[in-house]
Amino acid sequence: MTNAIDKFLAKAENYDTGNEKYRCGSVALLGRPNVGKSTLMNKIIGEKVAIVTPKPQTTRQRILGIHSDEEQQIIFIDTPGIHKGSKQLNRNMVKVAYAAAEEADVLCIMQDVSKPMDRGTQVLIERFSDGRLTQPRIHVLNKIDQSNKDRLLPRLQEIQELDPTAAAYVPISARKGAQVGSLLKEIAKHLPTQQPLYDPTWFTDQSQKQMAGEYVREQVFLAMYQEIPFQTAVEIEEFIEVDNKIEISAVILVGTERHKPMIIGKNGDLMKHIGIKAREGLEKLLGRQVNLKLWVRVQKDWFEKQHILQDLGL
Ligand SMILES: Nc1nc2c(ncn2[C@@H]2O[C@H](COP(=O)(O)OP(=O)(O)O)[C@@H](O)[C@H]2O)c(=O)[nH]1
Ligand SMILES: [Mg+2]
Repeated sequence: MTNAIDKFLAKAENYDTGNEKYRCGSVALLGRPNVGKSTLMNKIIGEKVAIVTPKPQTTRQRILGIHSDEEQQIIFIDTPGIHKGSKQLNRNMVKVAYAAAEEADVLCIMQDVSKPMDRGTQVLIERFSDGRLTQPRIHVLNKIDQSNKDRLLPRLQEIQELDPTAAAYVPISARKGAQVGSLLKEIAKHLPTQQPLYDPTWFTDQSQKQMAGEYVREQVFLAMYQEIPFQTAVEIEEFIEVDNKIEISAVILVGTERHKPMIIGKNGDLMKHIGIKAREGLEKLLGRQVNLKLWVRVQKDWFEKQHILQDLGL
């Protein structure tokens, strides 16, 4: 089994980071939920740094994905999508996105061009181009695999009219990897010349324990219907290495008693499925055998309670 960590170490040995022209900086990935921000980051990094599901609000925290090569280190800041929401969790998520934009060297503002431009996207573009933030803006038009020339050209015009002083407008398909190289080149142009800020041998700022929690949450999101996934969180209670095996014990938090049996499923089938899928992903990531134990706990309305959100790092 090739281990993500070894693969990165092998690649990074060849980097000459003493190069005076070396560029390094950060890029905030901004946009509405579900436009493909996490997919793009994973595609560039080549690992599942951030979990991806067809459901909005999958990404809850700011997640760094670090791309290093011979010429540059690009630090991607993946953010929760920018959306309205009344719950405390949602408000926290939107704050995280704006904070990421403030700290970044470059802003990538992403939209889904397989669907018509919506009001939320317009507002978002206006907000980031109103002069409060002065970093270069790159508009990323994603999902061109589900669009065509006749729709893409007027869309490009529409965005240029909304934000005529942006640095670039780049159509891509994050899923297929189309035009992602051009986007990287465009980003690199705007990064300061400096030595890498992060060890080029690693690709995220998340700990393996945090990633384990996210991999479990991804499977919960994929397995559940409707609003239930948004009312679940995952806490890792144990993450230890024994004889080259990793023992993980994870608790799935639900906000109400009635969601508990829904996650467990008939005869525990759904939990079993979630556990198997999450374990497979983690074994691939960690390159080791994983023993994953899952529990469900009811924590009433956890997503409304700031102290619980804090404990969960949200
Ligand atoms: N067809 C298509 N789907 C995509 C593309 N990029 C992302 N998606 C899908 O869009 C959904 C949301 O992606 P995700 O990366 O989680 O979006 P985020 O909320 O912006 O991080 C997932 O089902 C992805 O597989 C793309 O380039 N083409
Ligand atoms: Mg995401």
